[in-house]
Amino acid sequence: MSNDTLTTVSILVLHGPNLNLLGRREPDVYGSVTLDQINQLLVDEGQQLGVTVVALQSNHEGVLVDAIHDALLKHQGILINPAAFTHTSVALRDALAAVAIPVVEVHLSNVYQREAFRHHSFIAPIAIGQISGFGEESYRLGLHALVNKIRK
Ligand code: CA2
Repeated sequence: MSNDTLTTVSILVLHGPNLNLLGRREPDVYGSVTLDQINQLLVDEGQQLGVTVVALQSNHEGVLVDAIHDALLKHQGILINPAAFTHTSVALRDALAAVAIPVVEVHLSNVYQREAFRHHSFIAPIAIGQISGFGEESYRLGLHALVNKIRK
């Protein structure tokens, strides 16, 4: 293993339920960009920043909880769009709090311009911060904020 491998920051990007449909359904709400395109954007941006980006999408809460547990000792930051689990999941919040890896929460849409049930996040209180409403740019901004925080 080279010294580079030992020191490169690695970021885990987690996408929650239904985000696999991006670009194929409801483009008026979520835009026309696909999840693959967002992941490629983040890998490219990661290269510019000198970090590794590993992405996972799941429609299953337990799969995301397992991925958060597995992040220990592998990833130094988690960028997460928990999607609907934002508003429901104590399990995701507890997992993120337990591993104590820096987290940034992102949303494509401005959740505060939408239904009241989207205004509450179980994740936000244990995250460094939340970025909402900038489409795929939310992810790019979130990656920058997370990497800057880790490097401080
Ligand atoms: O704006 C966001 O990024 C959300 O996390 C998206 C979630 C929603 O439940 C949150 O309140 C805000 C929904 C993701 C569903 O993604 C779809 C993509 C294309 C078509 C249908 C759903």
